[in-house]
Amino acid sequence: MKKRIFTLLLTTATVAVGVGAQNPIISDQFTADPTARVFDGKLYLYPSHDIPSPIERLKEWFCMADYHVFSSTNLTDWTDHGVILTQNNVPWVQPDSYAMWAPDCVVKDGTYYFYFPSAPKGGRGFAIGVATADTPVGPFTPQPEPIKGVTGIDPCVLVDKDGEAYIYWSGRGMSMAKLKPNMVELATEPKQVEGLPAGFKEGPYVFERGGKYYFTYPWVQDKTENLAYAMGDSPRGPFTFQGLIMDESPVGCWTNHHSITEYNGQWYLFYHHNDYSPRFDKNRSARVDSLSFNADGTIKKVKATLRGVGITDARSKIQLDRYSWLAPYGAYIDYLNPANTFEGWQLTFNRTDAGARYSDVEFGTHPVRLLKARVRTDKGGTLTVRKGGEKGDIIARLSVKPTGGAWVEARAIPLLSVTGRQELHVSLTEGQAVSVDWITFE
Ligand code: FUB
Repeated sequence: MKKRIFTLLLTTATVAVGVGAQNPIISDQFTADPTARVFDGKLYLYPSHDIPSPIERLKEWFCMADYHVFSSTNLTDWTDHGVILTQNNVPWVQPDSYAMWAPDCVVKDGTYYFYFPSAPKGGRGFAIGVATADTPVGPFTPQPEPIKGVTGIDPCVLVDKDGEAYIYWSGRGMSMAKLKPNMVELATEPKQVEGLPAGFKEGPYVFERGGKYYFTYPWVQDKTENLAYAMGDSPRGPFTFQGLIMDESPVGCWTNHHSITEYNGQWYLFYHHNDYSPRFDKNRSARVDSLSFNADGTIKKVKATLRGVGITDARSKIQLDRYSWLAPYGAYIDYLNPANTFEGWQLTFNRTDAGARYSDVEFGTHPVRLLKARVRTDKGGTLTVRKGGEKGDIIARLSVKPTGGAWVEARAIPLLSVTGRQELHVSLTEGQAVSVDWITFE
């Protein structure tokens, strides 16, 4: 009975998070290793949950005590369904190990199987366990023991079109095995995935598209992890190396870890970066960008963006610092409050004609009548907001008097009747430096 009450407490909180359609997609906590899965028309995100370590031993390392699950139907608004599993409610996990690393979740015959690595009690290294549920958000009941025969991290499970399931994981190379129909035991001996170029690899993610099987993974080809892939005709391989999905990040985060999912006819790459933790890359945040294929099935390289993929409502706070394009001079972003990065960013224009573009803003069918912006400026300046690029029609001119360094809400009446989906272009057209927290329309 006690255990039952505990499980319910773990699963009742659902909170709206990450409203805004930009990267990172979850804006109130760290979320790494994002596995995205589509169940019954809804997209679910199963990340690891990085935290600043409460114990000395892990101050400079990964530290994860539990898992949350998030969902979205539009990739703009995300709901946090709360904690679905903790290191304290899995019988085989060492409770103070803080090693609930990258998970996966799949459905088979109406049961949801959540696969997760962790540190076993009294053991060494990592084992991989399974927790089951009747819904994608739990409550999840952990199996009493981890999967026998599997030592490692980063599980990924593929349920193939014929109902057979395969598990892939990393640790001493990349391994795979077939799962028994019960999904919690191996049906075959683990075997190494061969034919991939040398260099450190982890985080395998395998999916099928058009009869081709994609074995994708983070790979240290040079200094930090890029995302690479190989293709084959069977979930058992062999896989032939094809190239990169995403280059290593030029700054910041040593790891990358991803999943690739089709949702409503579009493919997406979910991955992570240390957006909210610039000085410590073990506190990461999930991102998403669109992914597409060439005619021969190979993957077009994805460029990491801040803009992300969702549609932004013109009547919400439009965070220009998550731009789709930024002038290479005279404009830069910065944290609003470096002491609490979760407060987000500001965009500063400090040279006349420096601009930024922000795509996919939905104005709807009723024209807006007011532009508002949270801004600050020492000496004053004018921002010009256009639709459709730097030569596009002017929506509004926002003149801001010196604010003495304080944030103020400035207003302007639109000169145009704007409806529908628009790309905005905002630039400093007169005056001195102006910083923008957000703009919105009413
Ligand atoms: O999140 C901990 C580890 O970092 C994962 O298991 C790896 O894939 C890397 O992202």
